[in-house]
Amino acid sequence: MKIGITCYPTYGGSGVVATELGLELAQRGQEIHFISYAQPIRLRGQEPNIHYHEVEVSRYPLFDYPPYDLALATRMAEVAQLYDLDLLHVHYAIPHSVSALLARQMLADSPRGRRLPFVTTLHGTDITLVGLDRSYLPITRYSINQSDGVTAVSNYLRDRTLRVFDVKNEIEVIYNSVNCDVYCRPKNSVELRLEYAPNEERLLVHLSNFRPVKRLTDVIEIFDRVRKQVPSRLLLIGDGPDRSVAEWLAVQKGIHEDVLFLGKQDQVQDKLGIADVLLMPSELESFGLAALEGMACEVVPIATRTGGVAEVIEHGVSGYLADVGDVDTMARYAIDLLNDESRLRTMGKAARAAAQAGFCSSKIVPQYEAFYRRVVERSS
Ligand code: GMT
Repeated sequence: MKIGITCYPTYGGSGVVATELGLELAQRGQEIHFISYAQPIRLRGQEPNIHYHEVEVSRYPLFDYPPYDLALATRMAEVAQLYDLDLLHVHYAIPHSVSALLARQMLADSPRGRRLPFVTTLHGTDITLVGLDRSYLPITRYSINQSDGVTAVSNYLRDRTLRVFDVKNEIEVIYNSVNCDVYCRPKNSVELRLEYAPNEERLLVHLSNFRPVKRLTDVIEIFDRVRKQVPSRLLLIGDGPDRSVAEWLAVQKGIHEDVLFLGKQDQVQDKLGIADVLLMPSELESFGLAALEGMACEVVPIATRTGGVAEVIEHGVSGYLADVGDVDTMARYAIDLLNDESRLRTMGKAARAAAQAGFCSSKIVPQYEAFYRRVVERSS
């Protein structure tokens, strides 16, 4: 199949999911065309079966707000025509599904008019935050209803979309996935840990875009409590708006030397795979990709019971769940676990087994392929 994929290329879990999916599909022989304003960060640009088409947005003095969504629609239609795409798959509803809808209409109206179906995958904030903004809600609902196929990354997100948006279209749940061959504990993790834990401290890790929804200051609060009981250090992977407030809090608490800001990383598995525990105290996660990536690396997630997280983490088996804001309980879980090597290893193995059983890309990617085939058949 020839598939056009559009996502936010540089920021957030939806872009990571879209890029990894494209890479996996290409490896399985599909021809993948990424269409976006920048090359997705996890692409190197030399992968077989992968093409990248940049969207140029013209800037005129008249345009206070350059119309990216129109430029994207035009590029989608061009690429679909030139490369004879079978379908478009857009990740994150706003504005991508609206652009895909326009591209479909443009192609139907072209001299050799044909139908170009499109699939929309809902990721989370496109529904839970942005889509609820009154100025976006009607067009988001419309583009979801007009999609030839809609998927959501968890049952929670599907149910919430159906309820809040009153969507008529069916929504199929296809969970996010992780490549279990790439995301695993490195064989030499003991030596690799020495760079960050020279005195054999325990390692906690947090991975996100540091937006308020991630509650980065809760990560610092939890770590502060843990560090008082267990010699440990905290690795913070990512960057974003709440970084300075977290830095300030770590300084206030006198723990900043043990809080290591590693910035954005291309190969997160290298850092995840050396940690003991992953903290994800988010206000809301429709899925929680970071927790899954940690689980595949045998890192035990301690997270909040919110959104779709309980579909990924089984409390007490593959990780721990607590209420949003309950930093004391999350710290207690971490302290007990870090003091018990045998339980830590058992739960780490259980976390990886859960990732392998339910979320390996070798299981999930064929679900997308089957979904694409159904959409194309229905549309022809
Ligand atoms: O919250 C983010 O990190 C970004 C956001 C996105 O769409 O880029 O993430 C959402 O999609 C991820 C991939 O499907 C999910 O794992 C996250 O749970 C979801 N974030 C929220 O729901 C807040």
